[in-house]
Amino acid sequence: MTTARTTLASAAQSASSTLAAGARQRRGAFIVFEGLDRSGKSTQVARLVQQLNERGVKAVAARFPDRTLTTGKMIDSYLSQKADLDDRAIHLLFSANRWERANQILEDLNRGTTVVCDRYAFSGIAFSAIKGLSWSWCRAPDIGLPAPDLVLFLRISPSAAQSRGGFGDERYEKTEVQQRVKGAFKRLGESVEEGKWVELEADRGVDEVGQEVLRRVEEVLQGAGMDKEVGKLWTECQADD
Ligand code: Z5A
Ligand code: MG
Repeated sequence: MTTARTTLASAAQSASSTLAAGARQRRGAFIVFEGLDRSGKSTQVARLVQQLNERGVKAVAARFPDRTLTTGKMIDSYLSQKADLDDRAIHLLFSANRWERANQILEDLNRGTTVVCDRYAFSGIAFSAIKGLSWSWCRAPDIGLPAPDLVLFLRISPSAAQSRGGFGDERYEKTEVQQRVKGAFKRLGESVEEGKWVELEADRGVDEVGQEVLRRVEEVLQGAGMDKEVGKLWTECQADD
């Protein structure tokens, strides 16, 4: 544990102070959590941000949908079934919601702050593709967003997730939807660059999942990627349908 603290702290140190003249300052890592409803994303995001800050690694949380933003209020009405919207319109709103935050995320990363994000564009594709929209169409509005350095997919069966309190009244909180989304996430994971999509068994204790999360994130923070610019999402992808 002491070693982990020391190495993480030194990674943070180099992220927040400029290295020798000419060297690029190490940036923060963009970590995204994805997974089904109740898989424990929000729990792990909060835990990771706290643990990183305790270890001297500056970290902040982000979440999508961000219901505090202008687009987020319309999304909230849709999810809580107060408003109906065309499938394409809601897809574009979810993407616009990310674009509303994109500059802030980029600024944080470039300032050396790690951003830990609760859902991202992968949810956007998964939840729209199961409605029959094409993958290439779903992907298009998110092209060029900040690309995550690591996606941690919390794997859980819809039945195990449901046993954590049951579904609420939101639009997608149904076993049949969650099953289909699970299939869409599987396909998405296979399309992401090797090593950047990591599936973690989420049907374990919070601490056990959290330890593996911290280990994976530590690897990213210490890796060579933090010396490079933040990537752009999907720019390397070809339309595949
Ligand atoms: N959506 C979309 O369609 N398009 C998009 O582009 C985006 C999203 C970004 C709202 O998402 C919906 O928006 C979502 C996808 C769609 N619809 N669905 N499904 P959201 O993020 O606001 O809500 P959510 O992720 O679906 O649900 P959630 O309840 O926030 O799940 P969670 O964050 O994964 O779980 P949690 O809050 O951390 O934990 C749930 C409970 O389990 C809680 O009582 C915890 O204390 C407990 N828990 C957590 N971890 C454990 C472990 N390890 N063991 C036991 N119990 C645990
Ligand atoms: Mg959540």
